[in-house]
Amino acid sequence: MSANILRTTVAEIVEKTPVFDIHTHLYDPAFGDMLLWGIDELLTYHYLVSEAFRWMDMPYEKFWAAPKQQQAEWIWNELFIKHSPVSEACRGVVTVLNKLGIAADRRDLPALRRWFAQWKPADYINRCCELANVRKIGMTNSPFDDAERPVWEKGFKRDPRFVAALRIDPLLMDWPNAAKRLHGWGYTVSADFSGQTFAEVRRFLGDWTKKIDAHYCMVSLPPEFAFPAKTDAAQIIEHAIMPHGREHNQAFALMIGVRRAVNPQLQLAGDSIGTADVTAVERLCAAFPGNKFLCTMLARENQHALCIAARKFRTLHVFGCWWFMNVPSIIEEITRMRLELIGLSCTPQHSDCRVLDQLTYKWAHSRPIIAKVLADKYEDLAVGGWHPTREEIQRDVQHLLGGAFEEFLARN
Ligand code: FIX
Ligand code: ZN
Repeated sequence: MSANILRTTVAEIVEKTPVFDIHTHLYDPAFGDMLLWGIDELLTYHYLVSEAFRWMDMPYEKFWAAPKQQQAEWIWNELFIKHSPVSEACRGVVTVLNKLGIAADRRDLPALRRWFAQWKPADYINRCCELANVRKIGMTNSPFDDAERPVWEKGFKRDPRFVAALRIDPLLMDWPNAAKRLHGWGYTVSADFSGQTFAEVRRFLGDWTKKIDAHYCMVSLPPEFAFPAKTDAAQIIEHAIMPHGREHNQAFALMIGVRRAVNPQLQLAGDSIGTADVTAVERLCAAFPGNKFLCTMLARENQHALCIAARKFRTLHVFGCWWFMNVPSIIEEITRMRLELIGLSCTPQHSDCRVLDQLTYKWAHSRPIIAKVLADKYEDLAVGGWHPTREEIQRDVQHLLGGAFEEFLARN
């Protein structure tokens, strides 16, 4: 294969390989309105809210009190009409429209709304999955979410494309209140961890794992996360989540580095970042060799050490370019570094979509970067006389787009 043919082959295979998007905030269609889609949701994505407020001088309260269509219109005017939409999140909206075959540069928001209004949700889900070439969508499912819990409790016929992940942030980050809620749901827990508390937390995790068929258990954590430590979080991890994980062969996903509500007036858009301590992850892996861990970190400064931790522990699977890392320049840098340090034993990207339509842009933007980095690596190998076959490239790409993750989850 010549260098040019190699590049086009890799690009084509990366385009055509269906992806398992391992972490999103999308919902099975049975959740109805909780599965967000359409132009107003795209424009009010929290990434765009924080960008729009850099230009808008209206009081935050006025923005939040307005109906969603009005909010979308303000954001559209600031980020698409008064300025060119060059940021990654703005470009995302343009890519979505382009993928859907809409002439975005007519700059006509009412016409866009009319176009979206023609769709039935079920058809639109199929269209987005097809355009993004996504085979499975990892959800984020919290028993502590009052809108979500009753849907699970009532039961529904699952859409096999949407797989569940058990999200437990309140359990680790706000134990006193979580304990009250567990108590209310019939689990005999005490805020001071006395009596049957850990066994009952395990029963709670086991019940929900079964109820939602959770592929993994997950939490997002602040940069201060430490292990071992005399914190509620560290104790619950040690005495409940780890034994639960071993019992169910369930991986524990740690998303580390978020500082919540740095500017609370921005609501969901007000979270920020901090450099975390990767030794906490290494110590967890060392203390619990019978458990599996998935990990992504928010700070660019942590990415290298996290890769080194993965070299030390085969029970650690690194994934995604999360949130503020999900911009082309940084995706390329991180993906290149990961391939150089841990080869194909990682999942370079997840979308973190909150709006269904975003699947199309997030994967359209990431796929060429993954292809470019992979082709560069094959080219380096060719210098040494090693030429991958088409089948080998297909195998490698399948690993990167969800296969390695599935193998990791299935491992005992
Ligand atoms: O904690 C998370 O799962 C984060 O991804 C979200 O909280 C965040 O708001 C987000 O949407 C990032 O992409
Ligand atoms: Zn997320």
